[in-house]
Amino acid sequence: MASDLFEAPDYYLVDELLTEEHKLVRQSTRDWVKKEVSPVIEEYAQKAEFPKHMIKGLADIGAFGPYIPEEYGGAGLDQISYGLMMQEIERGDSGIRSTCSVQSSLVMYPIYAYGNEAQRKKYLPKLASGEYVGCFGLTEPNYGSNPGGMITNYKEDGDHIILNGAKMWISNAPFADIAVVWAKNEEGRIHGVIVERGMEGFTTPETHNKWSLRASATGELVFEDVRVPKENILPNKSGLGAPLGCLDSARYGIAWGALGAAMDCYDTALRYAKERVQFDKPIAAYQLQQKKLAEMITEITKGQLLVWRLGQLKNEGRATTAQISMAKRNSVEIALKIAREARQVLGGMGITGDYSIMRHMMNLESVVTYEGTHDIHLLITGLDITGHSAFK
Ligand code: TGC
Ligand code: FAD
Repeated sequence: MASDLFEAPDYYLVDELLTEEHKLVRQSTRDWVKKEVSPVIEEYAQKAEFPKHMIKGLADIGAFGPYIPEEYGGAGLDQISYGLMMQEIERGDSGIRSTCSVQSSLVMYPIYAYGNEAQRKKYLPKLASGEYVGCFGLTEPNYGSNPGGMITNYKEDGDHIILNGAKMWISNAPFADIAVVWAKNEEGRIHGVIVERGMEGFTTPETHNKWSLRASATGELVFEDVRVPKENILPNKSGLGAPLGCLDSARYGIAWGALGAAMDCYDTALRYAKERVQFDKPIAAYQLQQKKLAEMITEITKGQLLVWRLGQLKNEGRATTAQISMAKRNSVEIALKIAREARQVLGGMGITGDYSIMRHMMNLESVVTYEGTHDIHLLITGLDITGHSAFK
């Protein structure tokens, strides 16, 4: 196992835009990733297993609900701190960051923003401490990019609802204690429902044979006449805008996270290029390798400035869905390109698990698809600037 020598690039002195608290949060997350993730993550990815033992540590560093108020167990941090945490965690592995995104933005956020006080008190502290792990069920076998078409539905039955349907591609599903599930009521209106493991008729089969996000558990959520108490319906927001609002928050975290993966690939490739000698010179001395590395740091720097500004707007409550889409799309696109170029800089060594690059590259193939595909985010930008929807 290669030791973790990661140093984050800061070509434009972006650090000067951060507060002392931001830097502290980033440093403590980075230290934790170096100690707990880097030494073992390759092994877990190779055996396609989520390292469950990391849940407690992630909770301890505040990665579950960084921006959820402290009274509910969250860390009460701002959006830039949240972003920096996601950057450092994805620098370790996209799958571990996925678990944090889902727990924080797709499970805790809807309970906090759309739930009542009893639901907040019942679930949020347990989710923040890692006693509970949650998952988020929006995507269905026939409704991925178009979640508004979902067929998962419920009927009322006294003080319960009867839930039927299926969700697929759900991160953390195989071991989650609770699921925030989006389903249509009898009028066809979408509502969020908290479904708990153990409810009769609720199963979570695991999805196998993934070449991507191998250290993250993915599965289905299957509901066969599941009786759920009505008190588990999130009362304060309904319609497709409710799950899409959660996605805004998760996509924002991914915009920072994917940059972390890109930085790790760049840092690894730069160090390797300086050390690897061919034709009597370090390969870093050849123009073709310099072109790759110079383009990587240029894109990373532009991305860092974009997400920092987005974080400011988010702190002020002014970040729009379309701005978040642009940043998610851009960060993942450059991270994928950087991973592919960085792998080439390492030659044959780049395909081995001795280095993180190939794992990042494969992980990013999921990141470019989930939380809205690359194409969908482009269409969101297209709609925003032209006023014309090209979805349908
Ligand atoms: P559209 O007609 O545009 O909108 C329906 C209603 O929603 C409102 N809205 C939003 N509200 C809050 N936040 C947003 N971001 C919103 N976007 C739209 C909108 O105003 C409207 O409200 P109302 O009151 O008029 O009804 O909806 P559409 O059916 O045309 O679809 C739009 C589209 C394609 C952009 C959207 O459906 C979309 O984003 N599709 C992509 C689906 C997606 O991202 N799925 C992600 C699943 S979760 C996941 O991948 C987790 S991975 C986790 C991990 O491991 O990290
Ligand atoms: P489709 O929607 O079938 O798209 C296929 C292709 O068609 C894409 O290239 C897409 O861009 C393109 N396309 C679709 N519509 C249009 C259009 N109008 N114009 C042009 N092109 C279009 N979902 C959850 O709910 N919860 C989770 O926790 C979760 N975790 C995931 C984890 C992993 C590892 C993966 C891979 C996915 C996860 N997802 C999750 C699902 C993810 O959000 C969907 O895969 C994604 O939204 C795309 O849906 P789809 O796979 O059905 O592709």
